[in-house]
Amino acid sequence: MKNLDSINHLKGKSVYLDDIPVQKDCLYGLIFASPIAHGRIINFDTQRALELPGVKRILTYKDIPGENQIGGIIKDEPLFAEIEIHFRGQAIALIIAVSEHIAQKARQLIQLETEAYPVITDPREAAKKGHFLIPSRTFKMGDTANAWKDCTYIFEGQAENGGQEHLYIETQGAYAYPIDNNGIKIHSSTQGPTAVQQTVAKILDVPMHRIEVDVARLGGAFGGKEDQASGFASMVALASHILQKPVKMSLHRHDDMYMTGKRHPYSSDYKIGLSKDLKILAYEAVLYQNGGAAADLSPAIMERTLFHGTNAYFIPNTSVQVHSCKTNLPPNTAFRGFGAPQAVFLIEAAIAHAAHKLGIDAYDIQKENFIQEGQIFPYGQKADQAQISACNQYTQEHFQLEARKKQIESYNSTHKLKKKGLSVQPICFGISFTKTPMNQARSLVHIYQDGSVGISTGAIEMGQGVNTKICQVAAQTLGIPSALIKIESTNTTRVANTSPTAASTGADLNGHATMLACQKLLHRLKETAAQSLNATAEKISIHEGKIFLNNKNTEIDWFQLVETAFLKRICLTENGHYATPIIHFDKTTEQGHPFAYHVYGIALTEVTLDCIRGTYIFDRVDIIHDFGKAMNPIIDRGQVEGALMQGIGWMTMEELRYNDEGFLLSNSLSTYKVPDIYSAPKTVHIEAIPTDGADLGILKSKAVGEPPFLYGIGAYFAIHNAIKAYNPTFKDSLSAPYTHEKVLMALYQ
Ligand code: LUZ
Ligand code: MOS
Repeated sequence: MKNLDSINHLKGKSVYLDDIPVQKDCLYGLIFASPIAHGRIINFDTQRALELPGVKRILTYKDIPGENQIGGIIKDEPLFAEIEIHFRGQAIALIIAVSEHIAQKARQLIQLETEAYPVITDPREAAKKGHFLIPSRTFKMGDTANAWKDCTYIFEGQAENGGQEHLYIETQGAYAYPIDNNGIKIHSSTQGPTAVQQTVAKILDVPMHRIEVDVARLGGAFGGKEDQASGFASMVALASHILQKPVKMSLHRHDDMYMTGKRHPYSSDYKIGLSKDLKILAYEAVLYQNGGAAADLSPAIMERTLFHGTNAYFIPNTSVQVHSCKTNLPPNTAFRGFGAPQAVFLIEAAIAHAAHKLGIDAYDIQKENFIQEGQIFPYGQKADQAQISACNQYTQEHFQLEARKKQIESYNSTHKLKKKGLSVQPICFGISFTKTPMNQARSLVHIYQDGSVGISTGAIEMGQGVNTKICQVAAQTLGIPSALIKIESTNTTRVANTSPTAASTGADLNGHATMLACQKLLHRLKETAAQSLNATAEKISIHEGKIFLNNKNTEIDWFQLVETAFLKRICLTENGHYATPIIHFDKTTEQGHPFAYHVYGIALTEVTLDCIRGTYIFDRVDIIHDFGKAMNPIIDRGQVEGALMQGIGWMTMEELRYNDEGFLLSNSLSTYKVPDIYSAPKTVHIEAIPTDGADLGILKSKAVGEPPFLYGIGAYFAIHNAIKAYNPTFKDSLSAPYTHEKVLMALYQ
């Protein structure tokens, strides 16, 4: 089935926040944010700005009727700074004017006097001073301290990864207006409408039922709108509440870039020990997460880093510790992969280091250590359907790894100024919110009298095709053409208490809830048909809108059946509730079964380096991926391709730079480069591993949003291998991204 949105996207007809026609007298919000990263407000003078014709109000923390607090997990983040400032871009006030243009003029007239405090941007420096957002956590298995003596080889080092700008095409924003009975309706560009509803209710000190949040779709999110949309929506809602007017704010790109948090940079130490036959016997890692100035989702991201500390490997003795460090950067947040990519980069860096020193291929180590069926992850969950070995076998047999290696060796021996590198990047990603209670969803299904169907769930469509998948589930369960089904906007009044659409779980959770609701409706309709046909319900089936008795077509069709059921006063509305079974986790022991299942795969990345310039081109990426039984192969392939490119961008060219004062230097698209068609691999070849499918995935498929992001990590190590071919004794700084400048320096180290 084609993506439901594709035609309207192509025509430019799909409605995003900024396309919603505003009511008359709509006012516009603009944030006045701190120009310094750490300090204290001495004087805040808005008088001249307020005198500007068209400026209606300038709101600060003093105007908040409820709690000045937007922290989701930890209550450590004010909506508006009160006295202290903790990062550059922290909101101090919201200017409300009759146009955005006037608000911008007013922003220049506001006078702020501050006292600056010392700024910390480095997580290790924060750690030294004891500045942590939350207590550190460690996942352990076996006994590393005792294992080192059994190791033939031990390597230690440090690795760094940078952050990443989400660069959703649609920036953060919201539009709010008063509705009947003291209510407020908010259109928000959010992955978490319930989080917005809750946050606004607290800010305004009103019950949640007064706040209605509605989302048609997002122009991308990637995690950036899991938590951080709530603050922007809260400001707009506050203004609308106080002025009793419609108020809208849609951030300009530069404001969005410097005000919002990003993927977490990590600085990490590792120690890896191997036996003579290259089994990894012990692995110790300490990761310093650069959390920024408030916790945001960092505690959950820290947790996912811990879960993915050993990637797709079984290591009998492991100890992985994460420190969540408080710095003066905007609070870093969810981003596709949610802490797992940092962990996977680190263990691959440790393996690359060992391989380099031993004069072997990283793959020689990787292949000896893949987790096998029944072995356990450090958090106690058994590897079940551990497809990594099957992927490995596929890589050897179908991608002809050994032959490819030989070709590259031969190329490198005959080319002086060009070198090729090949990397093998295994992945393993656990599916489920690591916080078990979040793994629930609801779906509200109406069958209208004319036989058409309307479905509301908690899922947010952000380009990933979740609405299409939900539509497929309903069409298949009810036995009707998908054209009869409409997926409604996501709305907190129709579906309450939703988890954000995140953790790659959107289709699984909301698809299952929809299936349950449709099954209940189907049962009732079959009983109705059975009565009409003097048969029993088990003998009835529905396909393509036709009613079958004992697999034979009857003269009743879907439309007649629905009409009959309505006249018989059968309820044609159902609510489905789904909670992922099996999963549990005990934080006191750090043991349990947190994931419904894991997604595995391997990417083979080949790069050609220009050894004069330090530039490189990715020749090809071959991926063998575990889709389960894909329910929509085209959408899933799009997710793998997009995630791969986003991962390659993170590892190669996307370089976030803050200066020592906490200023974002890479604050626009002229200084922050994301991959374009020229940086895409010339060939991307994606294969699906044959499988019976996942029992806990919707229609036996597997979640696909985040796992393939990890394939991009292979780009770093392909470059590493190509540099090695030119300069065999270079010492890799193990510092991503591998920009062309860094490559050039490494070539001539
Ligand atoms: N969000 C969250 C996530 O709250 N919990 C998670 O485990 C998660 N994982 C990936 C992406 N977002
Ligand atoms: Mo996400 S990083 O699944 O919002």
